[in-house]
Amino acid sequence: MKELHFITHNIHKYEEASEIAKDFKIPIKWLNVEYEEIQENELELIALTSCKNLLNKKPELRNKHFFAEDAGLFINTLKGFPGPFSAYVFQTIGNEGILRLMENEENKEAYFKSVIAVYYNNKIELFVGETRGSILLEKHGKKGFGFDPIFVPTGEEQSFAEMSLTTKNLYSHRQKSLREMFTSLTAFENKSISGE
Ligand code: ITT
Repeated sequence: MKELHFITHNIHKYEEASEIAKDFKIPIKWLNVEYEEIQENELELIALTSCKNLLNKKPELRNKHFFAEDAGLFINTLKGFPGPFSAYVFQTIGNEGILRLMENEENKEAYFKSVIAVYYNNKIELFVGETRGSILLEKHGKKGFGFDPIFVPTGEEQSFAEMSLTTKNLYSHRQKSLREMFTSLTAFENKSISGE
């Protein structure tokens, strides 16, 4: 398969993806280029628009295979906040701010969602992954990034930030969307090779 580029500013996301790509023997490469990410209420629309903007602004990408990903943390009792606003909320109030908002809330349920928009074989496709869990009372762990220290997946004891990258890759929203995409691309490649 031709190289698949992951366009992101976030090296942690790239590291997570590159470990999973190895399972599929798909060569992936980090492309840290500037692009416009719109503010919208749906991750699907944000990821799709990022991919389209990239194709418009950087026509050379039309000859490559690439994907962008948008992710967010959705807290049930806060009606899905910060959701699509996760990057801004993380930069402003951060984990401490979320912990304060949740201080007196009994219902700690939350989920992470990842949406990939991939440009492959001259078309854009979306892949979605979600992981349910809950928000901790305080930060735990130093690994990972973003909201990892305050999120524990359902049925587990460790926060994402206490897990190794390999363990986070067993549970995360991102590994689900990535595996779906890699499975689909592999199936397409195999079909092309067998001439179907
Ligand atoms: P891109 O360049 O790929 O957009 P980003 O870091 O801005 O990188 P997103 O917009 O997809 O990523 O993510 C929004 C925020 O959600 C991000 O800044 C993190 O704070 C948080 N987030 C996303 N995925 C996460 C994960 O796996 N663990 C912890 N926090 C995460």
